[in-house]
Amino acid sequence: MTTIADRQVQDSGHSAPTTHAKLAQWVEEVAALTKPDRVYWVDGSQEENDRLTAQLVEAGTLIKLNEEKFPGSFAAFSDPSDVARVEEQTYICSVNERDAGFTNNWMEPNEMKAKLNGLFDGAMRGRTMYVIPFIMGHLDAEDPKFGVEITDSEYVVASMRIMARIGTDVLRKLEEKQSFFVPALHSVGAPLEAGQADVPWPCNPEKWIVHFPEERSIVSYGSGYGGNALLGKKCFALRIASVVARDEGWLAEHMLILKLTSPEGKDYHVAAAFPSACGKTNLALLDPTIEGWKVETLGDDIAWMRVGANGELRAVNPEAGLFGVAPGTGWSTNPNAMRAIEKGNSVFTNVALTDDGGVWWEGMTDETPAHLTDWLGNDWTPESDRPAAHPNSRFCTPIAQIDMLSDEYNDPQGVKIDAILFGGRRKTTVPLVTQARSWTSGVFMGSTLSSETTAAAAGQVGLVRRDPMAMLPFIGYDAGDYLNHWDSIRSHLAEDQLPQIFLVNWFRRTSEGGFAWPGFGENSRVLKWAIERLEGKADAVDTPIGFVPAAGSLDIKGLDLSEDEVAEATHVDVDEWCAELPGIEEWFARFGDSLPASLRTELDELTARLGR
Ligand code: GTP
Ligand code: SPV
Ligand code: MN
Repeated sequence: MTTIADRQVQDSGHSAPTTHAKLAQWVEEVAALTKPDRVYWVDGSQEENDRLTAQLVEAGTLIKLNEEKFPGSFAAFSDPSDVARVEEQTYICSVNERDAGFTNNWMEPNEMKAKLNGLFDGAMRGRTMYVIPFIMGHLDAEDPKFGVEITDSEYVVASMRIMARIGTDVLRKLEEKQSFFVPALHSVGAPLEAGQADVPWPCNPEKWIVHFPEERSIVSYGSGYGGNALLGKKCFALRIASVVARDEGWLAEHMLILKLTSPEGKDYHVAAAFPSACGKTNLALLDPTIEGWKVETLGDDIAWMRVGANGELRAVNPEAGLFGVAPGTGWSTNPNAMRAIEKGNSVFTNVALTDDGGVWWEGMTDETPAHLTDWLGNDWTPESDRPAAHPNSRFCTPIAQIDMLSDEYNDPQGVKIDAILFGGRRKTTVPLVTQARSWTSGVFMGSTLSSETTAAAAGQVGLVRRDPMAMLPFIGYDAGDYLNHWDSIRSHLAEDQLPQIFLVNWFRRTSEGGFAWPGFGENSRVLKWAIERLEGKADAVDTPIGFVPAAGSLDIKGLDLSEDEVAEATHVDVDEWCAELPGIEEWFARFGDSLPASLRTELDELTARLGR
């Protein structure tokens, strides 16, 4: 058996320290193609992490933060062009174009492979090739889902160590049954010629984020940024996993998971899908403002949900860390995230630096520091006309550091989901909360979910786009088949176990332009209403779009809002909804034949209820 010591540095391609034949072969092939100076097998240890981060500090990629304020933590600054997911360059290369659907870019797999082979030829010259065995979900899950990421970025290794379960334990488990693993190949696409100095954030102007759904493999080139480079997250746990889930009868979703305990001590679990930078991490770490209600966290970005033995929907969070939007995360809006961050062991990307070696971003504290170094490395003062932190700057923090983490996070069986929320960022039209009439009408709500675009993806911010189940950039197959899969899950769920579905919108504006609802911790009031709907306690008004809170049914005790203001946040404006219909028609037309007939019927019925 190979010891950890033998595996520190090896010649490329030789003596892979694994008994997993397919893995050894793949590593050898990749090394032969990419021609790194060294191949290194990541064990996931603290000692290894200390060594790699020290190397990154030396290289100027990481800045070590003030040990007292942020122990074991670092700041990274990306190339200014490499700050978000690149949806234009993200491909689903299914064998048939039809199976990628209209929401994905597609290229014929062999053509794509030829292109990628050209790009990867010698791509790791002058660098170390790291082999990271990882697992999404629990090591002792019934059907564990393994992956191996090969990367030439130490930043990726350090971040993957926070975001997923990685290293020797995973490798040993993978070897036990010679299990299948998702091969996930990543390069920043910046080889170094002999004597060439490296830059702090190597990347390539040409970027490709590619998925081969039938093979269940991933290839990513040119970017070091989160969702493009930490391949366990969006690439595996959503795009590839959604295909596996379709085939195996479960759901891989862009959802937070939280546990809610009522004053009577009854437990409920809620999963919620909001598009990127639309409030999942904040809701997952919610600090309730209403008495007697308790919230615990299970996940903040991804939920894998399967049908349990009693016909219930059960969810697990396959991740091990938070990769959260920094701006807007602060002591007043999200103290639980702040406490987790303060424990250290974190990597911050594209935030601002304080003069005492700490980090700062817009919304972190009520008071703005008098002087900062902004994410581009320039001096910054409150008079500056640019934000100090990039709008998509992120904190990467172990989930175990959340004080309110539920014990159930560690249960491979997951939790039973009682309610599902779909939400987006809409200034108008969409009320604070609406309960769907049925599962299918909830699937309709999810399928027509709309939101203003954010800084989480490259491109213009603030445009309203349809984002089905908040999965638009992450569905790994035909979007109509995906909606059909959602609708069909209903037949596997028991009538008395069926989760209720709600549409929410924390971002509606008043006629004066401000937020109609205070949001953040106050969202506990909306959760309470939803749970009381399940319990048959809260009153609702039957509207054309679904059930909304009846006057007085939403608990606003102690809230600085009048009943009139609550009515403004919750009301259904028939004219606004009629104006919404042509957009939904257009959206559904894009699905062509693959739109489920049940959703067509839902739209026709909605149209009729609106009197059109
Ligand atoms: P991803 O990690 O990109 O998937 O994002 P996310 O869905 O986890 O979003 P997150 O919770 O990080 O919130 C994104 C932004 O929305 C932050 O700037 C928050 O401050 C803001 N936000 C979150 N919840 C609320 C809310 O209830 N009301 C308002 N007005 N803003 C919110
Ligand atoms: C998102 O964009 O939805 C994120 C961040 O959660 S990333 O990992 O970059 O996808
Ligand atoms: Mn996300």
